[in-house]
Amino acid sequence: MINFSNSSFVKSAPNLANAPQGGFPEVLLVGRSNVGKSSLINALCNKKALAFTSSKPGHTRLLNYYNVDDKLYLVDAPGYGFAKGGFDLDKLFGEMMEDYFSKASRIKRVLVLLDSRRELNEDDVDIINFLVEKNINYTLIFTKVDKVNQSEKYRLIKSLKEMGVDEKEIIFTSILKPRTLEPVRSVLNK
Ligand SMILES: Nc1nc2c(ncn2[C@@H]2O[C@H](COP(=O)(O)OP(=O)(O)OP(=O)(O)O)[C@@H](O)[C@H]2O)c(=O)[nH]1
Ligand SMILES: [Mg+2]
Repeated sequence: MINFSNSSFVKSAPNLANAPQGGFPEVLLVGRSNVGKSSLINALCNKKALAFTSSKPGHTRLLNYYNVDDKLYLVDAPGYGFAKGGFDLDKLFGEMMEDYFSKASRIKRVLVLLDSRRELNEDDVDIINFLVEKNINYTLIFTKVDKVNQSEKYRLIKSLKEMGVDEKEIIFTSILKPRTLEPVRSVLNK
């Protein structure tokens, strides 16, 4: 079992090629800017400011590697839909695909974060289709579920099922509701 509290920042890297050497399996977090990627890492690891969060979008500019209990790296990716940082999302996904299908792939799973309050945008849809088509292990994590009701959750599940997403791969989370983080921890433990 992973001890999530035993976590630390390792490094920021401009691309996957500059990942920490000799490392652990990687789980990459992607999602639009401000969706709550950095907040989720903090919440999972029981830390207030392991990953830097901000109410202003576009905060995370590089791939940030967090060592979780010497068992895996959580990788906080820059938010998409916010080009100001100049981060090339297509390049990241190109690299990711190369790495994923290489023999010694370090990327074991991609967590796609989606805001429970918003409709999926084109980037969200592109990324989900990409992962489904390429058969890459993924989990869809709706964030900020404290802001929506049950019928909105059903509507979101329905629209994803129509895209070929397996309902088992969908988790609703809120950093304000610690219980909702347990299913994410289980995925990471596996
Ligand atoms: N109510 C609520 N707010 C949340 C939740 N998760 C994150 N937030 C808020 O959403 C804002 C953005 O969170 P970040 O974690 O910085 O988002 P990010 O995806 O890392 O953003 P970028 O680094 O810009 O890509 C912050 O103000 C958080 O406090 C949640 O579960 N519920
Ligand atoms: Mg961030």
